[in-house]
Amino acid sequence: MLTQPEEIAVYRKLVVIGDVGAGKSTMIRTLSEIETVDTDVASSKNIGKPLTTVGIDYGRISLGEDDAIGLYGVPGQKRYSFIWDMVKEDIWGCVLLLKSGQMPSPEKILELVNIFIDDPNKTPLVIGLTHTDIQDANIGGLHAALKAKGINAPIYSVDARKKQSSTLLLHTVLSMQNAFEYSQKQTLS
Ligand SMILES: Nc1nc2c(ncn2[C@@H]2O[C@H](COP(=O)(O)OP(=O)(O)OP(=O)(O)O)[C@@H](O)[C@H]2O)c(=O)[nH]1
Ligand SMILES: [Mg+2]
Repeated sequence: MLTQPEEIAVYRKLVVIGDVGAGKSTMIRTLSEIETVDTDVASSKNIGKPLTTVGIDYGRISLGEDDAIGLYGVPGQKRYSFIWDMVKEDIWGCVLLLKSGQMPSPEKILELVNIFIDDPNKTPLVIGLTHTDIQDANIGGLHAALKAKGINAPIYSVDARKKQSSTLLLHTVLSMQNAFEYSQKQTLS
């Protein structure tokens, strides 16, 4: 039986956000070492793919005996945004997936990011551009918009179906979190 998060000494919550079809459920399936819990159903709207997430995707990665990362994917459709409120507490790291060719405006991206990240100096944000194999990416003013809000988020071109790509995002969150903790210790000492 799956150990409950509260029974694990170090349990970190990684949330995967982004618009419909960006690849959130796919990335969690790619990374998780357990069979993922997904809540995908046939979409009642034409969203360019047969299934969409209406609840939470859940997966997990163990880093040791008593150390795990919980992977939480939230629905891309705004009509299910009540789920966002259920997930947004105590986030350790955030991965934002953006689908090339269907990029929201920087303002829309920041609006979404602000729901999940209170303090960009405590909660790392890493951005993955998906579908760059079939569509050129145009990130427009995204870097500048993030910088203006004090968010230093690396942007990678990834494929959510591939382990190496998805692991790159995860390891970047880990490295950023280590850097945050290290600089905080330096400030305190
Ligand atoms: N060609 C290509 N396909 C990709 C890439 N990343 C993911 N996909 C595919 O794109 C689709 C993404 O679907 P999902 O993972 O369901 O997307 P989602 O973000 O969970 O969408 P919602 O739950 O509806 O918000 C899947 O069919 C993936 O196999 C990529 O980099 N390139
Ligand atoms: Mg999904």
